[in-house]
Amino acid sequence: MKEYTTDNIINISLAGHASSGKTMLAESMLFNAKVIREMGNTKNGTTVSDYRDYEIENQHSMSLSLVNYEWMDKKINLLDVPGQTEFQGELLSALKVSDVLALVLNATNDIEVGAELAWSYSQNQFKLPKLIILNMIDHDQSKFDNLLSSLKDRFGRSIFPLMFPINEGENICDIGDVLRKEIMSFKTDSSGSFSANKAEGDMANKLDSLHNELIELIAESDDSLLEAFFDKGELSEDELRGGLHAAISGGNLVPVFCVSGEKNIGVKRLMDIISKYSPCAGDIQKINCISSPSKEEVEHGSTINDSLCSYVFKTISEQHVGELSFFRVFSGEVKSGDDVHNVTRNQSEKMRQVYYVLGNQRKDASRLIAGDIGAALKLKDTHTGDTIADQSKQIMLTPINYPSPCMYLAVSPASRGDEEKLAIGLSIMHEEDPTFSYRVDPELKQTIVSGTGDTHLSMNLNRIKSRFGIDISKESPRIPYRETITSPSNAKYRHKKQSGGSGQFAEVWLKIQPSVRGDGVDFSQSLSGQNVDRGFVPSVEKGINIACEDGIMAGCRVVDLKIDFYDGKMHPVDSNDMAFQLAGRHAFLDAFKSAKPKLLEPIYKIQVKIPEDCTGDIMGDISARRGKVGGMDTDGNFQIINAEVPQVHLHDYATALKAMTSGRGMFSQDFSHYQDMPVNESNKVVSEFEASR
Ligand SMILES: Nc1nc2c(ncn2[C@@H]2O[C@H](COP(=O)(O)OP(=O)(O)OP(=O)(O)O)[C@@H](O)[C@H]2O)c(=O)[nH]1
Ligand SMILES: [Mg+2]
Repeated sequence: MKEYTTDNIINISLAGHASSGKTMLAESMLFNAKVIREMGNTKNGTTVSDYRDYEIENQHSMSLSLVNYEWMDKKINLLDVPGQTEFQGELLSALKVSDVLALVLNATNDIEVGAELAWSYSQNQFKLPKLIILNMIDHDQSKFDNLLSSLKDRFGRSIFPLMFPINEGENICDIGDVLRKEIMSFKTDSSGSFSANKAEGDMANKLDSLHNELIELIAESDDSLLEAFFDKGELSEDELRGGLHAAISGGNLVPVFCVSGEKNIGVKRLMDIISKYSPCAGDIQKINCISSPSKEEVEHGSTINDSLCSYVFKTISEQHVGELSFFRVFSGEVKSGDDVHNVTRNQSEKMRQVYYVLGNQRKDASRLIAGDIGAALKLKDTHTGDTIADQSKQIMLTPINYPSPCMYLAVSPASRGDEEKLAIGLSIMHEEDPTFSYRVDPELKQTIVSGTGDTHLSMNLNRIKSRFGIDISKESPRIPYRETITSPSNAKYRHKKQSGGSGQFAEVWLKIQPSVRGDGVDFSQSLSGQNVDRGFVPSVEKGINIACEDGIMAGCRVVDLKIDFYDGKMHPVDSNDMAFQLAGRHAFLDAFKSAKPKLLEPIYKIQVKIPEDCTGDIMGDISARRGKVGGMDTDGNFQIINAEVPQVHLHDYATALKAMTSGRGMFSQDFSHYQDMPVNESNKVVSEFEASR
């Protein structure tokens, strides 16, 4: 591939809801650009970007893929992003290194949650310009006009069609071209070819009026264009070029296109317009960085002549090959063989070989320059989110803030001896995908993996299974219930042992009382007189602490009470640390049992975003989970429900929500507080604990 200057490189995220046709659109673009000789299909697993076995099996993208093509003297790096909301970590990674979001929507549906998500991240977090592509206009249910008006209602008047289908549906071949005021007639043989003709009658009027509206929209940010338009009564495509580019880059215009990715209709004209007018890498004037280690915000130049600053947005670990780090060069250049610096980890690195990437293929590149995206193999200690820069410049790009997990599973190797393989596997998967995490929980005594949904977790665990040839057992994580008391109580306990050897003696008198939620265990002593040597106070406290850690009713941590050790007895010879620990522990157990103990359960705040038609089902389900709805809001076509739900009923919520909304909903969860458990529920937990002993 020839080398392109920064001005001629465009990095695009193809993102949107699942099954909107992003992968097929990428495939038709690669076909049109002659990168591939035949178009593959996601149905039979033959596309360039869905190459991983788990993607082929699921017929969905599950990890972002990088492909590239050349069109009209531009190099386009396409990031094909999975649309299932569980994979939103991949979306964030892609947006971080893109110049523009191409939001793909299925024209047979309304705006779906995956499209909302991509829009809001690109708008709020990354401030990216956008293009919108309405796909599947060959489908008999395609409703371009309805979806266009939903988009205008939702995102405002900057949404404007540059193309519209004329004979929408199965026989689609004609598309209106608003820029040229022509009708494009596409061949139906998937070749992507088309001829352009002048429009007549009503269609000519429609094109004229849309064209004029478009010019006014573009000229809002360019007075000279508006004047030229009023002088001549029209503007040629070339005259519009600068204005179009500026309007899209500034967000004043979000052009809407229509295509059938699968039938390769409309795609070539879309590619032309992208190459001619899309925001590109050269538009970035300055990069916002943080200087290391002072953490001050600094600006850095973005040209090839500035020093190297690049960002690793993805890591893929390939068996027998090693780790492949994907990065975007934001400034400067990196050549194969360069010694560089990982600023995030303050480590030197060597870029042995840099590559261009096309799905699962790599091509040697002698260098990658500012604006380009590529990959390097086997970096020593570089991870997703790291900045690689010139040694002399200690600058970092802000790492991505990935979403919190919403699904947890406890995992263990099915066979003894596989613990280490599982641990290595978990760490590799986390390295590849920062939204997949794991921790060994000492309280629950389980290894807990977390992620953004059941498909996400299963995909990562299945990959560990096949890579290491191990079986993994999965179960629901234990719930960290808490035990506490509801009334004051006291106890006196004498520990005495005199059989054989030296004796043991200690007597502890204590009072306990409930305290405020969140206070933990507050131990104090109010001893008076000389009944007990003060040196035994820590022994009593230790005995009580052990009892609190182990739990009394159901093996759960004891919280929110005050303990006062106020008196006791000792023996001049037989009293010692251990005797007072045991006496303290037993006195506490006795006092606790008579203080009307109860269980507390963790409550999570959840926020659920769903299409309106699912509201009834979701509300019913939240009550069935003992949840309490705290408020509802409308956001476009979506309902936002805020609720509090016990953690025990959230374990499968991601899966249930997916089933109830056919994948059109999403939710987030955050720990809120501990709350009294209903007696019947707490009795269940206590009996399960007793049965397990
Ligand atoms: N009729 C029609 N079907 C299409 C078109 N594009 C894609 N499809 C079909 O829609 C399904 C989903 O297409 P994909 O390209 O895998 O969708 P995606 O957006 O990449 O989906 P995710 O990877 O899950 O985000 C496949 O069965 C395609 O054959 C199109 O233009 N017209
Ligand atoms: Mg896909």
